[in-house]
Amino acid sequence: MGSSSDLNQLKQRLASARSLVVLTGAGISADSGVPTFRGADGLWRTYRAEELATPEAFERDPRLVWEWYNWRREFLATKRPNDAHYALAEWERRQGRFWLITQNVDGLHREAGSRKLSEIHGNIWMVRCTRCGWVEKNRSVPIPILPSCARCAGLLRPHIVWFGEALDPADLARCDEVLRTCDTLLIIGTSGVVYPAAGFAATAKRAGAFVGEINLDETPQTALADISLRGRAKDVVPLLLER
Ligand code: BJW
Ligand code: ZN
Repeated sequence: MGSSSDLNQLKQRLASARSLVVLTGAGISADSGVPTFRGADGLWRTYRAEELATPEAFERDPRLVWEWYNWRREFLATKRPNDAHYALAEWERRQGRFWLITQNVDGLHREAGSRKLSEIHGNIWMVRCTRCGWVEKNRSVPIPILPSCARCAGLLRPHIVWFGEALDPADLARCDEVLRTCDTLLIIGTSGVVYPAAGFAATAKRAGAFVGEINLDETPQTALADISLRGRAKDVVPLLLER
């Protein structure tokens, strides 16, 4: 896990942060048993998800896409937040200015207690009507296929941002604001290849922030980071928060 001096330096840096932003990806949930997208046994490898997580796929075959989401919902319903999720939730309570940006759709940050949170790729436990736009929570496992809207009987879809779809403009504006005004950005467990999140480190860096990274491997953001630690999120994140 990098050197212990890097760990201590990052810890000190975080302890003195006045405005902290944390960006997380699939790696933080890997420690809860949720497969990542692009790892060796990543979700994409087996399920060609890059072909399922698109608006075109849903238009072509909504049944197939819903079956895939039902399979994932069934699996995720058995997963719990890990020490890294809980440590971030505690951080939010301890730190004055704090914002958590996650690309994860699994809802584990919220379950761990995080509230100062943007789920920029949506949430697998929310559905949205393709006709009237109504969004609601739905924890049914499995969802009856095809699900329809209680208000207008339109077809429901997962409330998730698929490839080629725009992120919620309000979320994006919030992210931009916190990234341009933070003094510290901590990036945890993301491969850093999916935009716009892949550009967040550069935004914070341009605004003068200190950037720390925690990942099992190097990423395209490693070169830009002031400190990058190799390690598991569930081991490293709680250590960083220890007093
Ligand atoms: C550990 C660990 C442990 C493991 N501890 N670490 C600019 C340039 C090029 C392309 C584009 C661009 N702008 C837009 C694009 C296109 C596209 C894109 O970025 N493509 C790239 C792949 C090139 N982006 C989009 O389409 C986005 N939309 C958009 O930009 O719209 C523009 C627009 C504007 C106006 C009108 C219309 C459009 C939307 C992107 C949405 C992505 N959604 C997904 C799918 C969700 C589906 C679902 O889950 O059901 O979200 S993609 C998928 O990747 C998922 C993830 O959130 C996202 C990021 O993945 P993440 O979290 O990084 O996971 P992995 O697996 O990649 O990495 C895990 C990491 O953890 C690894 O590094 C491991 O080493 C590490 N790790 N275990 C610590 N224990
Ligand atoms: Zn509707």
